[in-house]
Amino acid sequence: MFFALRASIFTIFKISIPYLVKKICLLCSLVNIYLKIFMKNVLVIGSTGQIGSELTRELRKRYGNDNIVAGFIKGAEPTGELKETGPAAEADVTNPEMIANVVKKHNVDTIYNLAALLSVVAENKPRLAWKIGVDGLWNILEVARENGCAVFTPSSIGSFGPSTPRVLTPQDTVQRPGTIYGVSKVTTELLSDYYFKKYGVDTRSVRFPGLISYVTPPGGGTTDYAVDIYYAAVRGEEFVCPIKKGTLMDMMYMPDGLHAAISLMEADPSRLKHRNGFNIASMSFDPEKIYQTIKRYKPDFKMVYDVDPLKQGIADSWPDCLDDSAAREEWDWRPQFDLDSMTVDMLKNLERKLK
Ligand code: AKB
Repeated sequence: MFFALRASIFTIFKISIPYLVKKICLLCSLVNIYLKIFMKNVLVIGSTGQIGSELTRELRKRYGNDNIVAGFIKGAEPTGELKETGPAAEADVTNPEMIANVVKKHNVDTIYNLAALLSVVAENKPRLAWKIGVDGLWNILEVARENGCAVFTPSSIGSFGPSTPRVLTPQDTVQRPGTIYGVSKVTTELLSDYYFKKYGVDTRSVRFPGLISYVTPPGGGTTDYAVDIYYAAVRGEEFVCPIKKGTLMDMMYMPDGLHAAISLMEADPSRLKHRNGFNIASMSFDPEKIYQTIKRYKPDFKMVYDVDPLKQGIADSWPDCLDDSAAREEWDWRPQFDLDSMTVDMLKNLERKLK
């Protein structure tokens, strides 16, 4: 019956098996060409850092392992899953030839530039902060201009200063930060806008709040206390908080941060009135509020204060909470996590990790 049916199909449509095989092969190679042209080839610079390690994994899930190059510097090479699941290449932002070679070799069309020092470290090494954050970005933008790449470079709530409106900080407002971190973040926003306007380089960025994650710990930020507190709670240790009670800062759970970066890069450019430095927000709290939230799940948890003057000075110069309506309007930004749902997820995952 089957053979009779197959025979009649082949006779009616006058096709033979070799003809069919040839057509299928042609279709496969067209699909292959399509994937090569339209699939993203991404370079993540700083892939082993706090954001990079998780962003690389997320991008690989989305666009395929082979299409995402984990860029690293000597001494911070990828290990484990990051190393095993896809290509990696040394990509030092202070070396433009090296970046250009990686971009050409892997046919890169999008660069996530995550190379930067966090606020507290930057304050201790201002020259290095500028060299990586600003000179490094300049090198990347030049490579992007020559090779037609889109570039994502995170900015931060640190790009605002004491003269910025503190509550519901508008998208477009005063940016006169007093830290080298802030000065370099404002410069990266402006330089990225400049490359877009002058050369048409597709630059985009968000102003990240303090990012909270159980995967890779941050190093040297003002908002790090909001990650460290969870580690102390799960280890059953007393937490010594370096930030004063009542100090409000915007924070965000890492999955929302990753989603923000990827969806901004995928957004329809015709809808974007802004480009670099979108305010994004999901929660704002002070040390007491996060402590009380954790205490609901860990009733014996204790916190004391020993305020660090450098961190406190930086925190006092940053806004309490940002207005993210431009991001909501221009690329449909919506966070998924609030303080409570983040706390449940952080505690669950850290308990598993630290067991
Ligand atoms: C820092 O604290 O330096 C960063 C940031 C908010 O930009 N987490």
